Amino acid sequence: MRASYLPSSFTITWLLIAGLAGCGAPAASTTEPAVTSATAIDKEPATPAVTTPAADSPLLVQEPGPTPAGMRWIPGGQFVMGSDDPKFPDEAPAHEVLVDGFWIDETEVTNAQFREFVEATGYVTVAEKAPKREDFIGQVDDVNLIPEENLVAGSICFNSGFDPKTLTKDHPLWIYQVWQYVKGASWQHPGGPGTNLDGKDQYPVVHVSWEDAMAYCRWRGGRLPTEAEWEYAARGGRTGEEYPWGNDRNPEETWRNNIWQGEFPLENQGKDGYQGAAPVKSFPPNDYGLYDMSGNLWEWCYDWYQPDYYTQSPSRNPPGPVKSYDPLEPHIPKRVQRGGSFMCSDNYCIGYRVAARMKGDPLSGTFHAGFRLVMPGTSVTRVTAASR
Ligand SMILES: [Ca+2]
Ligand SMILES: [Ca+2]
Repeated sequence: MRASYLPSSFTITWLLIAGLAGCGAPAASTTEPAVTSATAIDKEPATPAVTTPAADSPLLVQEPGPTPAGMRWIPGGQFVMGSDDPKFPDEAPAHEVLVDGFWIDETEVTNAQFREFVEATGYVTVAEKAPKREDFIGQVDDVNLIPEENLVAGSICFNSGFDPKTLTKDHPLWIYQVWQYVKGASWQHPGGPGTNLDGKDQYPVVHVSWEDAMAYCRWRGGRLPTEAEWEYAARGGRTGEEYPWGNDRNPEETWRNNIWQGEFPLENQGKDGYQGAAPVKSFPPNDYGLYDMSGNLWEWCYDWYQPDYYTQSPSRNPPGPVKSYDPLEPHIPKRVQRGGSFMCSDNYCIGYRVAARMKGDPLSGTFHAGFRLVMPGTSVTRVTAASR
């Protein structure tokens, strides 16, 4: 499917219908696609605004206060976002964007950081709560197709027991054949019951939904990066390059990111030293001092996903579209994810390219997606209050 590449995505919806032991790819929707404005949007909690200054106001470049611990100041500037590579139509067109300065976490949020949040607030993640049948109204033709026994707390993991003989990669959603919904999987039990975080304080937190990530960000006084902020930061001041460090994926035979070597999903060679997630700061940072902007975990962004957003996005601080639309699953709202993960390989998603876009159901966490936080430079007072 590379020729007409649109990334698949991550949602628990189809996995719940198909059962807990993996599934076949769902049939493509035959319903006329509609721009999705689903229930999840209506009940979205208030989020910190993405500021859109007057077009003629000066760009925020100078750091307006002390650098918060564990973050980097990204001075405002202009960059070329997206690509014109015909293999990746949702990255087109490459276009100039202005971004005001912001602070961003050096690393993906770690288990230790997320634990601090949970201990301070008592927060319970989406994966730790049993999904309700009504959560899926509008996403599937008949919510009664979801077996009652599947409506239990859990999250999406790799299904290493998939049958390679039955993989049918000619379907755009074939990837659902190698995911599975695991009862009891959560950020504290990333592989399901019996697994824990012993020795994993510096690993990035996983199985966090978009809503969980935003709750954490609000607690720290920030928000998720917009897709523009994320890509601007990931490029590290470089122009038109494929990866945060240049155009050579593994210069001098060294791996600069944690991805998948070998044919996905059959052979995970681990040549970069990791078959799963790596502790943060295991690979070199980019020129802005940011780690794992390519690979390790997918990272949630603030924006709703629409494949053609770049054809109409504003040129300064684009906040993302007001509604979601994923043509592959038009009735499931999707938020953007960026950067690729340890599951990304040359023969599948190539999501570790700096312009690559992915999307996920905001209520679905997975074993290979996390996030990092942004504090807009225009909200210095909040930053001061959150510094500790
Ligand atoms: Ca790896
Ligand atoms: Ca990452």
